[in-house]
Amino acid sequence: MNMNDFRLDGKVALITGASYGIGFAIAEAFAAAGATIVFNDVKQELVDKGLASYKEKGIKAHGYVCDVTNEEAVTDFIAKVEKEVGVVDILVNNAGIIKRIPMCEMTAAQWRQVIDIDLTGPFIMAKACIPAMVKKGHGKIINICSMMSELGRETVSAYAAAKGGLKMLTRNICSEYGGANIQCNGIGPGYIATPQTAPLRERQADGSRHPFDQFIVSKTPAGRWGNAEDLQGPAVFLASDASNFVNGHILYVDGGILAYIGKQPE
Ligand code: NAP
Ligand code: GCO
Repeated sequence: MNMNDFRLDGKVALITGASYGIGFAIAEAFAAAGATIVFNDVKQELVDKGLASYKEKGIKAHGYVCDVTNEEAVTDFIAKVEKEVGVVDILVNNAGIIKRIPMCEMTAAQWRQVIDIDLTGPFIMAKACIPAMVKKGHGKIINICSMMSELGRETVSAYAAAKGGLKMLTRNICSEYGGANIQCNGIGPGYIATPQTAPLRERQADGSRHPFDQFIVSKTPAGRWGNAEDLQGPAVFLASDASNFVNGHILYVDGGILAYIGKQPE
């Protein structure tokens, strides 16, 4: 066992939607492991914000404006990256949104938007990156799945369907391209304190904690929300040579939520 297998030196890592949040934390860890960081966001001001944040951390990242749902834009984006930075060795499909709306109140347009970004986007990004990975003889794809790849809950029907589909897309890329030495795995974060979950942690008018906040803490054996930093080690592992025989796997980083039926009555 060579500990250098956990290093990412000489690798180009593309993390989608990584101006902040989970994507940013993963990119930070990849940079510390030696990778060159490429990221995208849908708005220039967010890319600029991200570049400034990376610079503050001493990371010279390459930022691009690109909507992961736009196949033509993604094709141009990847061609630019390959020309300006290099072939993408590691793709992290992180960009994602959620809409918390009771299913029968959700419009088909709202449903389609979530599916488009959270499931079709990773398909488009992977499709754009795989040919060069095959040519190079290796590649790593990490899809950011969710507890909702396994569980449902009220108001997140589109998100759960997308993340469940992303689990199966992960397994299918493994099946179709494992022979080309491409490892495609997923990370299933538990409940992580980021802007996406801020509404679930808002203090109530009386200063008490949000009921959902209390619920998640009681449902998590670790007794806390996760931080984006909790995902860094697992992400580096799945991006590195240390995981070359791990394929089609969803690694849940959830503080034990999925294993736990919930606190028994006193
Ligand atoms: P976040 O804070 O909302 O960040 C999401 C990022 O994706 C933002 O930078 C966003 O940019 C970008 N994005 C959205 N739509 C995009 C598009 N069409 N093209 C390119 N970029 C786009 O979310 P997060 O909490 O860091 O979550 C990141 C990923 O982890 C998501 O896939 C999420 O589903 C997943 N996840 C999160 C949790 C959690 O508890 N936080 C748990 C499990 C899984 P804009 O700001 O411009 O929208
Ligand atoms: C929600 C949350 C979750 C988390 C995450 C859990 O509303 O239930 O946003 O969906 O984002 O996906 O793994």
